[in-house]
Amino acid sequence: MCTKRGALIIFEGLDRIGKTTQSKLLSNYLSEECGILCERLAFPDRSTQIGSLIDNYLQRKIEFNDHTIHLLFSANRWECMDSMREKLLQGYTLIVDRYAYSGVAFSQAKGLDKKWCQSCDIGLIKPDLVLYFNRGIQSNCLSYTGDERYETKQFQEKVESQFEQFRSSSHQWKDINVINSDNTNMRDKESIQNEIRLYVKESLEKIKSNNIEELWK
Ligand code: 2DT
Repeated sequence: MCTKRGALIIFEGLDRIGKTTQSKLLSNYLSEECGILCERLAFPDRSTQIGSLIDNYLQRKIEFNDHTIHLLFSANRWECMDSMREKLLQGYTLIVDRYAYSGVAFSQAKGLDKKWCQSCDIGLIKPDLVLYFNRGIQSNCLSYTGDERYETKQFQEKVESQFEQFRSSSHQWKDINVINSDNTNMRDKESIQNEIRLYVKESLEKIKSNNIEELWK
C-alpha cells in the first residue's frame, strides 16, 4: 500500500507574534494526540554552513549587501528541499516556521524588487497551508523589539505592509489574528491553537494525491 504524503504547513508573520509557541503546540498535538508523523523546522535553519553565515549576519557580526543575504536565505531553503520532499513522501507532515514569504517581505521592506526576490524561490515545494499571524487592524499590544537585525518597530511595520500583498493571493493562505476582538490584548493561546487545528485538519483532508507542487509556478 502506498503511503499518503504529509502536508507542508507554514507559519508566517512578524517577529514575536507567537509563531514559535503555536507551531510547537501544533507539532506536539499532531504527533502525541493524533498519532500523525510530524516534524517541525524553521527557516533560517541556522545549523548548516549557510545558516551559520545568516546567523552571524542577523547578530550583526558580519555584513552582506541586501541582494547577497537574500540569496543566502533562499539557498538555505533550497539546501533543505531534498530532505523535505523525502520526508513528505514518507508521510511526515512538516510544520515550518517562516518560508519564502518572509524572504520576499523582509527583502522588499529594504527596497529590493519583488520579482527578483521571488525568482530565487520559484520551484520550492509549494505549501499546503500558510498560517499568517497578524494583528488585524493596527494594535499596539505587541512588542517587536529585540537585539537582532530587523527587530525594530519601524522595520517590522514595513515588513507587515509587504506581507499584506500575499493575503488572499491563494486559498492556502489563512489569516490568524492574534489580537482579541476589543483590540487590547493578545488572544489566549488555546483559542489561537484551536483555530489553527481546524485549518490543519481541513488541509490534511484535502491531500488526495502524492503530487508535490512547486511554489510560484
Ligand atoms: P527568526 O527570528 O524567525 O529566526 O528569523 N528572514 C527570514 C529574512 O529576512 N529572510 C528569510 O528568507 C527568512 C526565512 C526574518 C530571523 C530573521 O530573518 C528574517 C527574521
